[in-house]
Formats: sequence, C-alpha cells, structure tokens
Amino acid sequence: MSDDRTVEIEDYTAPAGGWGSMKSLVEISAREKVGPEVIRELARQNKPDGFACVSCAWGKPAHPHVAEFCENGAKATAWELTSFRVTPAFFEQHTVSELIGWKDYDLEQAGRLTHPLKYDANTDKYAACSWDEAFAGIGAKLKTYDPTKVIFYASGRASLETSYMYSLLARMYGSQNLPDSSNMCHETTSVGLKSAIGSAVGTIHLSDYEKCDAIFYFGQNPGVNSPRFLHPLRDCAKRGVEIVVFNPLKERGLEKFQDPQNPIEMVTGKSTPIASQYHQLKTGGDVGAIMGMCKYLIEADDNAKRINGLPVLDHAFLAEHTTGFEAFAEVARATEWATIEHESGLPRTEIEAAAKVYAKSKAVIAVYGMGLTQHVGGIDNVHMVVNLMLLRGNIGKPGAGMGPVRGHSNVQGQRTVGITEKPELAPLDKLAEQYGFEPPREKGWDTVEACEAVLDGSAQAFVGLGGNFVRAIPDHARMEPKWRALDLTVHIATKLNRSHLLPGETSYLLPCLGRIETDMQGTGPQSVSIEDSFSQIYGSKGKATPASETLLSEPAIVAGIAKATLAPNPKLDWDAWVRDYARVRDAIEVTYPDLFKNFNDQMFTPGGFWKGVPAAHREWKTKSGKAEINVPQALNVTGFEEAEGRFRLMTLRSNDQFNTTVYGYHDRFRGVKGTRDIVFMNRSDMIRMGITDGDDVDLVGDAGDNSDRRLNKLRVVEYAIPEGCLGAYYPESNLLIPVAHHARESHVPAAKSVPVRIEKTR
Ligand SMILES: Nc1nc2c(c(=O)[nH]1)N[C@H]1C(S)=C(S)[C@@H](COP(=O)(O)OP(=O)(O)OC[C@H]3O[C@@H](n4cnc5c(=O)[nH]c(N)nc54)[C@H](O)[C@@H]3O)O[C@H]1N2
Ligand SMILES: Nc1nc2c(c(=O)[nH]1)N[C@H]1C(S)=C(S)[C@@H](COP(=O)(O)OP(=O)(O)OC[C@H]3O[C@@H](n4cnc5c(=O)[nH]c(N)nc54)[C@H](O)[C@@H]3O)O[C@H]1N2
Ligand SMILES: [Mo]
Repeated sequence: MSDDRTVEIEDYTAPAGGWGSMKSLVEISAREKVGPEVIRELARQNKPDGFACVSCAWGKPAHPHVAEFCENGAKATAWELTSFRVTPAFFEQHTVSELIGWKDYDLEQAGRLTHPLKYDANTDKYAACSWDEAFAGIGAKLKTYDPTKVIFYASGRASLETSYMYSLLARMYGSQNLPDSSNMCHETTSVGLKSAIGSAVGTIHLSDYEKCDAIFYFGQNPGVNSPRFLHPLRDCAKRGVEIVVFNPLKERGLEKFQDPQNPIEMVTGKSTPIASQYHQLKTGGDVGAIMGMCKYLIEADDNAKRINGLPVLDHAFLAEHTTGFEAFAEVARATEWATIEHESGLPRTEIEAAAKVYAKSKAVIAVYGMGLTQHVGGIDNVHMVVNLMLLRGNIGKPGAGMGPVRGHSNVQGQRTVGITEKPELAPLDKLAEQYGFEPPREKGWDTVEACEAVLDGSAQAFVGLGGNFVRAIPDHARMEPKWRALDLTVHIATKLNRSHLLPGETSYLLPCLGRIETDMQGTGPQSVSIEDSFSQIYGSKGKATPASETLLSEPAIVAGIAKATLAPNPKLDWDAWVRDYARVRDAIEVTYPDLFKNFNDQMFTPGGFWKGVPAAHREWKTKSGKAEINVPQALNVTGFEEAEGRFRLMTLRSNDQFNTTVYGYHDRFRGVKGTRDIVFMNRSDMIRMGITDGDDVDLVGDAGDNSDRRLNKLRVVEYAIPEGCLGAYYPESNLLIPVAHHARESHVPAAKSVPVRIEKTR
C-alpha cells in the first residue's frame, strides 16, 4: 500500500528545484499511474487560457514560462488525475472502524471518490445512494436544526462561484458559522493588516519583485509551499537584491535554487544562491528580532539628527501617513539589547547587519507566511513587520510593500465573496436587498469556536466544502470522539480522508469534480475563477476527463443542498446558476460592483484583473485614517513562559505533502527519507538530555491545562535548529496543540510554538 518506507536520514546538499524535483515528479506520476492526459494538462497549468493550479495561491504571470508549474504543483495535478478510484465496492470491503486505522497517505492514495455515499451505522460502512436521496436526506435533517448551531466550513480551494453560492446557502438558511481554512492560516494577516494599514491583504503586485532592492523574508518556505516564487527570487538574487531571511530552519529554497527549466543550470549543476543573510532565530523570536532592527534604525536616526547627518527614517512619510510613531520609538529605545538577544535568539551583530541592509534600501518587500501567523502573538508579529516597513515608507510605492504568501489557491477569494463568520465583512444589507431575505446579523463561529461548540455539544451539524477539518485542527484526541456525537456530518470531497471516518449520527460523503476536470452543464463546459495572493482574479478552465460520470460539480452540489433545504426564492434560481456559471458571476458583480466590474468580460485577462487594495496606493482605511504603528504586547509571542524542560515545538510541512494530504514519506530538502515520525532537535539540547541521534522519544503536551496529550515514538534527528526549539510534522503532531492555544484576536491555532516536554520512549 505504501511507497518506499526505508528510513534514511542524511544531509541533502542539492539546491531546490534541479534534478531532485524532476525525479520526484516522475515518481509520483508513475505511482498514480496517470495517463498522457497529465502531460497535456501540465502544459495548460497556470496559463491564461488554462486552469489555475490547485496547489498554492502564488500569482499567475501574464507572460508565463513554457512550463508554468513547479514540482509540487505537478504533484497536485497528478494527485487529482490519478487513475485510482474509490468505488462503492471499496466501501463494501472496508468498515469505517477499519479505515480509521489507515494512515493519511493510504486513505488518499486509494484514489478518487466516485459515488455519493451514506453512512450505515448497522454495518459500519458507507454505502452508495443517489444524489436525490442524499440532497433530500441532508435537507430534511437541516430543517430540524437551529441554524445558528450548524457549521458551514470551507477549505480555500473552492472557486469564487462555489464560495459565493455556499455563503448564500448558509446565510439564507440562517447561519453565519462560515469559518474557512483561512481561520487556521492567514486570518492573522486579515486582522493584523486590516487594523494596521486598513487593507486585509498584501499590498504588492507580482511585478514589484522586479523593482525592489531588498526583501525581508520571515517564516515562509517557498521551496516547498510556493515553488514558482523561486523564479522571481532567483531573478532578484541575480540582480543583486539583498534577501534577508529570518527562519529557525535553513530552508533549501531560501538558500539556493537550480531552475529545472534552464538546461544550462541543469547540465552544469550551477545554482543561484538566494539569501544574502540568513538569521536562524528562535521560533517565536520575530518580534524581538524586528524590535532590535527598529531600535537600531531609530537610534541611528536620533544620532543623525544630533550631528545634522542624513536621516535614517522617512520623516515626511511618518508625519503624513502614520500615527503612533513616538510611542513606539520610546519603547524601541527603552528595550535592552540583552532582552532582544534573549527573545530573538540572535546576537546583536546579526540584527544590526540586517538593519543596515534595510537602512540603505530604497524599496523593500516584506514576505511572510505561517511562521508569523501561527503564534499566540501572531498579530504582534504582523504589526511589527508593518512597523518596520513604515519606518522608511515602504508601503504603497513601487517595489515595496507587504507580501504575505497565501496558502490555498482561492483562500483569499473565498473571503472576498462572503465566506466569513464576521458580519462586518459581508455586505449583508446588499444581500438582503438582492435576494429578499433577512441574513443573520450576529457573529458566527470561526474554526476555534466551531471546535469549542463541538466539544461542549452545542454544535448540531457540520457541512464541509472540501478540506480534512478534523485532521487539520488541534487536539485530535479530545476532538475526534466528540465529532461522532454530531447529529449530521456532510463532506464534499474528492478523496477519502480521516474526517470522513468520524461520521455523525447521519453522515453523507459527496464526491465532486476537481478544478482540472471538464465541468459540463446545460449551457456547455463551464469555467470558474479564483483570486491569488496578489488580489488578481482570473478564470480557470478544466479540460481533463472527469474521474467518474457520477460526480457533480461543487456548484451543483451546493445548489442541490440549497434546493432541498431552503424555501423557493423567486429572486434566486439555483438551477439557472448551475446551467451557466456566468450568471453566478453576474450576481457576484451585483453584490460587489467595485471589486468585480465587468467580471465575465475581464476574467480571462492574462495575469488576471486586480480587485484593488486601498493601502497599495496609501489610502489607509483604518480607524485613524492613517497607517497605525502598534506597540507589541510582548516580545515573546509564544503565549507561555520559559521553563526548565519545556520546548517550543513548531509543526511543519514536508516537501511531500499538501496540508493533510500526504504524497509520500520523503522530505528531500531536510534529508529525511521514508518516515514522517521524526522530531528535529538541537545538538546541545540532546547532549544536555542524554539523547543521541536516532533515539526514540515521546512528545508530551506541556500546556498545564490538565489534559494529557502525548505523541509516541518519534525518532530524534539532530538538526540545525535553535536551542529550545523542536520541529515535527503536521498533522500527526496536532494532537499536542490545545484548542485554546491560538492567536489572540484572529484565533489561528498557534501551531508554530506549542509547549511540549520530551520523554524517552519506554
Ligand atoms: N507543497 C505544498 N504547498 C503548500 C502547502 C502544502 O502543505 N504543501 N500548503 C498550502 C497552505 S494552505 C499554506 S497556508 C501555505 C503554507 O506555507 P508556509 O507559510 O511556508 O508554511 P509552513 O511550511 O507551515 O511554515 C513556514 C516556515 O515557517 C518557519 N517558522 C516556524 N516558526 C517560525 C517563527 O517563529 N518565526 C519565523 N520567522 N519562522 C518560523 C518554518 O521553519 C517554515 O520554514 O502553503 C501552501 N502551499
Ligand atoms: N499543526 C498544524 N496544523 C495546521 C497547519 C500547520 O501548519 N500546523 N496549517 C493549517 C492550514 S494553513 C490549513 S490551510 C489547514 C488545511 O488543512 P486541510 O483541511 O487538510 O486542507 P485541504 O488541503 O483543503 O484538505 C485536503 C482534502 O481536501 C479534499 N479536496 C481536494 N481537492 C478538492 C476539491 O477540489 N474540492 C473539494 N470539495 N474537496 C477537495 C480532499 O478530499 C482532501 O482530502 O491546516 C491547518 N492545520
Ligand atoms: Mo493554509
């Protein structure tokens, strides 16, 4: 069932990209037994007239490369176009109790789901049912609940059209419980950027990478999670742009890159070094490190003023565009270097070296990902990056700005078209007028609140549009038993995963088309649209043969549930929308006239069309009307105190996974082969604890909340990771994270600094 699971741990010295990525691609294509169709589809991937990759949210250039896909994007395509199928016969052979013992890898490797299924508690099996039966069954159940107790979750892959329909379904039903995967991901950005600069998203365009002269890069791993970013990064490095990285781990994509599309590099083995400075700070040490840089810059500016030298800060910008500078400057001046060094784990010399690059640069981009957002003090992290950028006016000018790298291909877009639990973020009055109904006005549940509602029994039902929710959230051992107490669970999915194996009293599994497949409806083949990390919106056309004739598209499934659940509404014809998705886009344009002007005409613009971001042109939609410089609550963002024996665990993605989808057991760049059951550990910590490389240890939760959380038998890998920090793979390690351990305000689970202890496995 599994692929090669011979365990080997060794240093991997090759660059990101290169032959390693070619080999990895060939391996997965062979394993999925994909047909020649995959080659045709790869040639269409991320092209103006093709389909938008189902992997990450990186931008799709107007003038793409011949092959505008990366190793991991190609894996995602092969994964969706696999020749394996999970038919009703599969479920006749396996009970749910048996399947729940399977590994994440084996469940998804079984193949694409083909038929709608209903769980039968008597046989403990899923069995095929008709689509009509499924919709009628779900509708009948939903009608019996208090809508405010029903969760409508969405993973960030579904298109703008599906997402708009799904959010309408929930609100017309009476629920604002519309969390999406963003709640585990970049919600910290949405909250932190919104409060600081008045726009909840990144402020740069892809083309700004051609104009910047420095990049400050925090906690994002491009070689694995957004490999097409390696091309602009390589071009920047070649142009002499300084790339200053802050990351507890030396990630290969940030060190060197060999372009698989460049025959000379491939044949000669040449690669391009990426980072000009690499600072391996402690996990949770970014506020300390950035405070150090700000202190250096502010004090250098104070000195310049004293001697009538050139100012270091952009005072005109600060005066015209910001508030809060003086209060922040006081804190920065008063913070001791010893404290900064301790909290960041970096020596003053390193922090000053970084600050000097910042001081001399004219246009700086700040990049970040989960390394900043998934902490208790995640908002402080985001605010500190903004503070640094504002000191020299680096937001809202060419070649400069905030560049958060989003996760799922349409996660940003889902929020744009109404998938949000926050009433103030959806145009409720407009929806009320457009569709003649009274939408719920009270705040709904986000991911953490949905988990709490399942734990305390107040949630009645869960509907999931994609994702593997129960596996992606924290605290598995506490959550899973409670999940089965739900009255109804419905999953719309392409492949079997663990969440499906925790059925509620009544449970349906609804298989859908993937984005790469032909979506044939009444008016012909349909296109969908998505929004990337740069707020560019574009169309995507699926052309591959559907995995099964019995699949429905996501819009058709959402419409099916809606029609079975809601009273008919003369202002909304669900069937007409499914016949022609252009009508859904018309409706989106009516709801959001400013963002989606001429949506249908514009959606195939090469490179997409821009929805507009006010902060990108220095329009600050904040309370004060200016960009706000915030003082962080604390330099330590972990949310817990340091204590003897307590480690900061960061949960990581390997190079062989897409979230909870495990493609394989190798993590090439980190030198791990054949296993995911490892923990990265620093040499001095190992010596202090009498642990040697290859020993087995257990990780034990150390949150002090009287719950036992234990992950057994991980092999220790001696690794270049800062002292006091550990790394282990997600989702296996999620059981160590308490539900209550999340970012303040944004409620993103704090998966990058989890308090744990280590015990030798007995
Ligand atoms: N192939 C592939 N692509 C993906 C995904 C995938 O799983 N596989 N997932 C998609 C999704 S949904 C998302 S959200 C993105 C995630 O992409 P990323 O944002 O890159 O997320 P992670 O890999 O979880 O972690 C990012 C980095 O944070 C570093 N880090 C950990 N703690 C800290 C810290 O305290 N400070 C700093 N400065 N760094 C820290 C880690 O060492 C790691 O390099 O990728 C998307 N793309
Ligand atoms: N400890 C820890 N936990 C984390 C993270 C972390 O870094 N550390 N990261 C968090 C982040 S950033 C995220 S985004 C979450 C995401 O975590 P997941 O929920 O795992 O994300 P997905 O990739 O959306 O879910 C995979 C499932 O989506 C289904 N699927 C795939 N394609 C489609 C499709 O086209 N349509 C439909 N309907 N279904 C489809 C498949 O059945 C597949 O099993 O995990 C979060 N959890
Ligand atoms: Mo994500």
